[in-house]
Amino acid sequence: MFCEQCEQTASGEGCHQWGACGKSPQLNAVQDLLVYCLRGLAPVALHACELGIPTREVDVFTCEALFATMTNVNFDPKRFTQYIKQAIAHRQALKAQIQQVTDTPPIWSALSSFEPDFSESLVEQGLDVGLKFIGQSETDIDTFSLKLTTLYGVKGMASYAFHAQELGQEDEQIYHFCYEALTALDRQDLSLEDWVGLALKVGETNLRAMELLDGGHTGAYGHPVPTAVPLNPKQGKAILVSGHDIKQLEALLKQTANQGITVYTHGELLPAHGYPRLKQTYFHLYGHYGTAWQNQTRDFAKFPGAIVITTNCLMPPHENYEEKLFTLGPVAYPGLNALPKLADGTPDFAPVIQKTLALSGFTKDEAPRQVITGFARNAVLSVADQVIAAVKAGKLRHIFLVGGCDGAKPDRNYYTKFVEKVPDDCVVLTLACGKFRFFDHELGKIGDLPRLMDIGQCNDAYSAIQIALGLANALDTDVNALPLSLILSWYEQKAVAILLTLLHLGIRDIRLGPTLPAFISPNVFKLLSKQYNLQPITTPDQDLAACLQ
Ligand code: SF4
Ligand code: SF3
Repeated sequence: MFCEQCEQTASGEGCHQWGACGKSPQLNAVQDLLVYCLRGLAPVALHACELGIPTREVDVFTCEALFATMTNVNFDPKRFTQYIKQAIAHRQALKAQIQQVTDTPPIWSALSSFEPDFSESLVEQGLDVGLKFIGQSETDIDTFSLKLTTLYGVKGMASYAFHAQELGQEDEQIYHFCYEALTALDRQDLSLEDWVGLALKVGETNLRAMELLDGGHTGAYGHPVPTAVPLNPKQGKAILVSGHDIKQLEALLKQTANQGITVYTHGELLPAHGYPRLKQTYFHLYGHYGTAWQNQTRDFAKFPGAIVITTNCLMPPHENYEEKLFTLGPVAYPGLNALPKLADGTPDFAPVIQKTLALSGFTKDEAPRQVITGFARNAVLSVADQVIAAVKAGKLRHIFLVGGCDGAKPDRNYYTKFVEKVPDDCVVLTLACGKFRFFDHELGKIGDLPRLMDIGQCNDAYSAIQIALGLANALDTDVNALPLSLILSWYEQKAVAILLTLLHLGIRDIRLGPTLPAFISPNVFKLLSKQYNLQPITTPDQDLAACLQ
């Protein structure tokens, strides 16, 4: 087994015996086989696009299948067998259509002609494919590093494109680039500079995917507004919804309306409370329960109702709560209840409602506690004048963006300590699940401006970028000259895509932790540090002092 796509990777070098996330070597082999098949599908889909053959179904499928291979999404070998079958079926169907419209169909590569033997073990075939899933260049460590960076970034980008299309937001260019990048992984003729360029193009295309998703969310639910979210449960039957998928949260809210059930968000769904149309339509969207994904075994065991996981991060479930856990979309775990679909394609939440009604629910109201979310681009830029006036008057010295993906390692306390040490005349913007390390800290205000502002989910990095660009514009400078520092935590492949977006935008001096990606070779890191001054976090005191110089 070889996997090093997330920060949790064993000894910082790659999981070889068993995934630190719980992924078995067998599952890893089947996931590699799927990626291999998707790489064979990509050039066929590209060719079909060139000939004007519609590929939308294949586009969405490719994004979903890549999403399923991300960390903490899907642990079910049966689902991967289905995805592999679908990939081959899509490829063959497109080939047949290509054959019909051209007299000179291309001679397909071995990769695009590969036929898995479904009567034999897919694990063995996945092991055979092994590192070939990424091409043949594993002897050239720097090219290999950039190929992995590209693939992992494409997975993150595909997951955002998948969410965006659920909300009716699509751009063919994203799907196109996804195929191009998957196809390029087979190339042996690209220079290191070419690979850096391709990785940055992942960042550029991911910016578009996040923009579409932002448009999908704000178009459907309005621009987020600062909103107080109760952290204290109230008496009654309850459902907990985790992951990132606000569209599916809405589908659940629709199906549970007027049933005497209260809906709580978990993890990356906290920012859903900031969307005015969601709150105004569904009064039973009440509060937030628990913190980040790595605490789910504790949070889920205690929650007295059914739990729905819409996306990452799912951990291997404990037997004391697996019965009340339901999955949907690309998420799956062997033995867990996967929700069926209604005729219109939305999940049928009837089993969730049934389970919740059979459970005790909260037996009493708890003492009130709350946090505020909803400081997305509109909310922050609407007070840009105040921010700029405070900067100019010397009342606001510096803005820190502290956020990103969270994980389980103890050295992630860095981020909590960092925020605690930020001086009183500075503001902290945050996003993604990394915020749960400090999201309920009372940092007070500078004038009317809260010192801790939650911009939203990881994909709301788009919103953070717009805030930075808006402030730079108002101050007639560029983003790198703003009194702004980015202190990012990474964990999975969405974070890889976002990092590539920030680099594509030319944003310098990013501090990244808690450890650097294992798939970034020393030379590639040297190159990125030289070009962007990308640097690893050190200690909160040292980094703070450097940022405030
Ligand atoms: Fe290891 Fe992360 Fe891969 Fe899981 S996803 S096997 S923890 S590197
Ligand atoms: Fe967290 Fe899994 Fe990435 Fe969207 S929920 S940020 S790690």
